[in-house]
Amino acid sequence: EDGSSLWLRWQNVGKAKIELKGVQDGVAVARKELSAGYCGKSAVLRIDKAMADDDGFAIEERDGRLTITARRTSGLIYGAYEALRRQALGMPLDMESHPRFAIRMLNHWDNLDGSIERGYAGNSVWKWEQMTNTSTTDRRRLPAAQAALMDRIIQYARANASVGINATVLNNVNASPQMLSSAYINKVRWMADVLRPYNIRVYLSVNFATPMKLGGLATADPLDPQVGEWWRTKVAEIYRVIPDFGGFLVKANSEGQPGPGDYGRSHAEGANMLAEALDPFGGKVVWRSFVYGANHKGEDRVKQAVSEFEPCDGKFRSNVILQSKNGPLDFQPREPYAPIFDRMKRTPQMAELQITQEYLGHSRHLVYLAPMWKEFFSFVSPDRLQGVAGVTNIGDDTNWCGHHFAQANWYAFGRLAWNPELTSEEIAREWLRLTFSSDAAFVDTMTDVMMRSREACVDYMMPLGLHHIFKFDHHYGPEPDGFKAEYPLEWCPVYYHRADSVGVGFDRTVATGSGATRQYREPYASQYENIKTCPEEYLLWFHHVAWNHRMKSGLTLWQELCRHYQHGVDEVDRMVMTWRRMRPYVDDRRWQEVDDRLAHQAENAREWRDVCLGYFEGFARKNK
Ligand code: BDP
Repeated sequence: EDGSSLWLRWQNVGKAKIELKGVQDGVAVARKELSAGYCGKSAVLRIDKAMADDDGFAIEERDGRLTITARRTSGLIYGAYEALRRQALGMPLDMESHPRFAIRMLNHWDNLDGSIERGYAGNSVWKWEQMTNTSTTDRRRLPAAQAALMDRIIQYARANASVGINATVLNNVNASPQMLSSAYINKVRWMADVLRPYNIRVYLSVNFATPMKLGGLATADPLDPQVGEWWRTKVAEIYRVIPDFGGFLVKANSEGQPGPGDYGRSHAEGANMLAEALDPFGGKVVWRSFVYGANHKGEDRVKQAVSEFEPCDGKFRSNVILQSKNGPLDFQPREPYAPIFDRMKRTPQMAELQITQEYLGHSRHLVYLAPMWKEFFSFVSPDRLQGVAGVTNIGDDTNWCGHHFAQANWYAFGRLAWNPELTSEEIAREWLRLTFSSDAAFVDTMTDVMMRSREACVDYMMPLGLHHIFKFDHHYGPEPDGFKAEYPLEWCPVYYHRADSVGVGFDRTVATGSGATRQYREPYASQYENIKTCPEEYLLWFHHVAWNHRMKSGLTLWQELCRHYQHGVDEVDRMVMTWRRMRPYVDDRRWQEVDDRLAHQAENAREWRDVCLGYFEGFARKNK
């Protein structure tokens, strides 16, 4: 048992006969999964044009006879997986379900050389060099290495389809211009052919300067007619081989990436030029709002996305979607929601969540992320969003995610992208049962561990709203004294905690600080502005607070900080102890691998506590 089967363990017990009604093709996957996995006598897959026009489905079961009904063939695929999941969980099969978001997308930060930016589970699953025969997906006609690769990609596709993910961006947002070379487009076509039966649409990240780097033009100015022409020709080339290509994801004028700003053009002008090229084919531009340091240098970094994009609101073409990270900074274990979701009133938006644990202990820490994402949805209504993207945590490690429990985050992302009303706890329970064991003692205990794990991580990494005090570059471990003159100030921990002899925290109030609170809607703007009403979990995010400030508990800020760091460490120690008791329920290899990682986590939690408290005490003591 090496964890490679993920949560897809419904046994090969089925021998059901499958019947089709009103549908010819596009259902091979549903057929195959059901005939291998459904334990009843027969299953009918039925198209019903009267149903809502989305990927939803209805399931009915009577006397071992299953009927899955959907408007689209994609719904039959999702219905089949849902039926198999419910069967595996011993739940009644009857239900109807529709996805809350139309776009349920993974973002791979995979580079063409096989490395993965912020990847902690090995190298990229895509082995571009092995995609030598791009004209067939008949595995018997493929070279052995490519056939094996195809099997792996199919397993990836099954995992995604089983939780409803319907789109994938294959490459890093820091994109290589080579991605759009004809040689790579052919490989992408092959990938799209492999993924299509699972209803997964392929998108690519593009480098805004590709017309220069690949096309030999002298400029990438979006208003230059030759540039527009270059993109139109390139897009047509893509659609000739991938007729259902999804579109482009763009990181522009951010962290050194080229963009329309290089020519004095706005984000809207840049995005619209690409959108115009994609529009005739139904393609979309997903434009990221993660920009800082260019036009608003010196402004509090968390304010810059709104400053930059608000003037563009209403100016984007209708096939542009603005994609923003859940928080205004950068995937910290806890951030207040990003106010850009409120501020862009006339622009379609998507949320970008990070499944890979860049700032949450990589694939070494057990941190279940569903509670963090649910927290985001409690501030930003899913109704405001066209879709959600998750920066994926998978790689070519045997168990896909490095940490067995990191698989839960991939699973939970998909489940929430389909239905953000599911509770974190329900998702944890089903995942544990599908992945490990249905024994109630195990499931109850480990659900509790998972449910507490995110708060534990916040406690030992960034209690009370401290943020971005991670080690430079790799972001594993603490570096509260971090400052490098050669780096942008917004990359330096000292910029964020602002500790001094009086107190600690970033004053973002309108009254005396950066004014970031003003970007929030009421009641949050007033709540965050006032130190008395600001929730303590965001206290040091919005306020510079005196060391001897009285917290709700009656303790001083300093004492409360100490308590949180210690609590984080205690929680991890409890996780370690609990896992030791789980040995009877888990196969040896997976048990051992998780145990090893928990030991690292306990060590790292102590490092966070000791380094941070040691550092901050130097300031706090002066205050005594
Ligand atoms: C930061 C990562 C960096 C990404 C960037 C982004 O450290 O590797 O390229 O975000 O999202 O979190 O563009």
